[in-house]
Amino acid sequence: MASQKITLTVEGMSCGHCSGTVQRVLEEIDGISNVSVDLNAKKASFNADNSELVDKAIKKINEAGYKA
Ligand SMILES: [Cu+2]
Repeated sequence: MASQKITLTVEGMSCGHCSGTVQRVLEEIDGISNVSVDLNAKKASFNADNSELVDKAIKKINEAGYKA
């Protein structure tokens, strides 16, 4: 299956530290690549190898204290 380009809206990021945390949490997930987090737009974009990884990404972001 080809990887899909995903963009999530992430609420609760207020500074570069927050967006850095979201970036790191996403980069730690196997099968997710090309992570970019836009603090001002409240968006996190990445490539996911399958749709289950999107659920995992949302869970990890929420566990980190932000709302995807
Ligand atoms: Cu912050």
